[in-house]
Amino acid sequence: MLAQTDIDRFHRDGFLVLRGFFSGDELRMLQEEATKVEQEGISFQADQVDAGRKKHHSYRQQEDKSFRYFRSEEMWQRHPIFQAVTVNPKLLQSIGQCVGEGFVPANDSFVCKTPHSDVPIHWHQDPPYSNPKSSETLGVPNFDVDIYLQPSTIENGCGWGIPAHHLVGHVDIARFSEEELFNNFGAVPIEMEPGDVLFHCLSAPHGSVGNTTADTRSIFYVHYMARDVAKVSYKDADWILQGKGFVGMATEAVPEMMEHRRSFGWDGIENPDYQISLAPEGIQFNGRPCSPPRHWDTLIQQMSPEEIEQKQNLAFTAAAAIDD
Ligand SMILES: O=C(O)CCC(=O)C(=O)O
Repeated sequence: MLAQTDIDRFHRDGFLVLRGFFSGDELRMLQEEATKVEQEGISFQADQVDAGRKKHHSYRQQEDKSFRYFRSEEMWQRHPIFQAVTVNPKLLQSIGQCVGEGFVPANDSFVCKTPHSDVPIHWHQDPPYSNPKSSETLGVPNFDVDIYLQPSTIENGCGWGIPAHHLVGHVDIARFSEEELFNNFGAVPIEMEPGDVLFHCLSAPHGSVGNTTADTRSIFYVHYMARDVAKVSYKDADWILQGKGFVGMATEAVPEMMEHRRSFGWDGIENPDYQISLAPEGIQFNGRPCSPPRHWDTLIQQMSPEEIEQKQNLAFTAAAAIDD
């Protein structure tokens, strides 16, 4: 269970590092099945990438014009391990402590930096905050859960984040170069080990460079969201809720995921130690410590208009380390 200090750090920074979260069979199977997806993605190279794209793999053209595989969608449909991990009760408990209300897993993906691949993920905020019209952050915490499958280091292109800028809506990062964003605004490298988990807010500016090493660096991403996040930030978009809607995810998809978890012999939310329940309103954490509902409304109100404007323009400086 997260301590109140972890929850406070998450709300303060917009990032939370959880060390050694997954281990044993769960991590090993996840790594094995993710490697198979990566190998399938890589197998479509040169003039084959259109066939790879049909299988929901993504490729980016590098400076030398060759295509590099770097991402796959629909991991839940590829192997039951991805569903089983998504409803790990300890993970759901920690998410519930940060969200403060019911939530569902809405969408998933896999990002992979293959050896010596020049596929940086340029600085950005995730949707909807990448849009300059998103001038305010919604009051309900909205974050991705990043499950690390290999070491992620500065050399192999780990993620970097600018802490404490997730509560001001769109941040005007487009007027700065990649180099300026890495060096001038308090960006912090987030180095991770296999089995570590990162919560990263969709509104937090983040980016990464290419992989200069002979290692692979890959991450399984799950976007869990509360009902109002789905409704307001994504307008109940079908693409993000797997075509099932919020209630469909809670009443159909999550029970199926739990069934997969049971089939591996692993415990689930029925274990009372985790104090979590499932209803059409989503997965809910019922214990303490927990964030109050819409906690970001309170935090946003505590900032002055000057602080908000400075953060939107990257003119605010406060020392913060994501992993203290
Ligand atoms: O894995 C990475 O380097 C970053 C991925 C990311 O930020 C994204 O897909 O939005």
